[in-house]
Amino acid sequence: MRKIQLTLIQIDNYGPWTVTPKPRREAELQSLQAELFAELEKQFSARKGLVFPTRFDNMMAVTNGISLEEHRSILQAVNKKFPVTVSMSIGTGPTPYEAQVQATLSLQHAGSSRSAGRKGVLVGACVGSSDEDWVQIAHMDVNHSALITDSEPIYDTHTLLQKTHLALISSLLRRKALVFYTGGDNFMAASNGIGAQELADVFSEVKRELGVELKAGVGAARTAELAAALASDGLHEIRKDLVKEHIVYKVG
Ligand SMILES: Nc1nc2c(ncn2[C@@H]2O[C@H](COP(=O)(O)OP(=O)(O)OP(=O)(O)O)[C@@H](O)[C@H]2O)c(=O)[nH]1
Ligand SMILES: [Mg+2]
Repeated sequence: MRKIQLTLIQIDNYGPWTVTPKPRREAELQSLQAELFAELEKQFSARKGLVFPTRFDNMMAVTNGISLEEHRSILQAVNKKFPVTVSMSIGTGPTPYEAQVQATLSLQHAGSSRSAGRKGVLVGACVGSSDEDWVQIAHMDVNHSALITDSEPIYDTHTLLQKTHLALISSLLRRKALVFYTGGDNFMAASNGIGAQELADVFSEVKRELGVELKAGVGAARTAELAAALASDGLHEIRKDLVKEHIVYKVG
């Protein structure tokens, strides 16, 4: 069975750390979170993975093809570099939702997010055999968002994009896909198993609810790097009017 592999990356004992010995300045925490995310993105993308910042203290990476040993070397490199450590947990499943459930359960089993005793652990299991590795990523984007950016107050535009994010989350969660905001008017979904018609239905729901029109390139391949690249290529073709559809699938 084809499976997506997700890695949950969680900062160890972060809540207590942020207030020890007294509440740390927010600017320090924001810088740390951004730098930690950037380092993880560099490390995982060097091995064809893709990390989403998610909530920054908990990040989600698509890691098909990245072994337990490679995870361990990333973990060691990152944990040497920062004043906090992270733990990682790998989960797999036919859908992204199930994969993150597996990853979460393994990490929760290894100890609390607020435990000083859990430090830099690596748990969970990778996809068993490489011919089972499968990642589908949808790169979704709002049509003509620059028109809104250039005419409405920026906070109103931001709010509309966040509502769009939430509408995509709700609709895609029912289909066991996970949506991540990637900045600007862009969203990426780990969407194994979702076909073009189903995605078109999702976009219709969002349009009915918010009046926002979306388009998407969808890539499917053995690694996150290739799936995301194919997705972005598909989106580029739609933008350039090279195709008439507003959803383009590409299989690597
Ligand atoms: N993360 C990410 N952000 C992007 C990408 N392309 C554009 N953006 C961001 O999205 C914003 C809007 O860009 P566009 O989507 O090209 O603008 P638009 O007016 O919506 O144009 P169309 O989508 O072609 O209708 C840009 O300012 C960037 O911040 C991308 O591939 N990835
Ligand atoms: Mg756009």
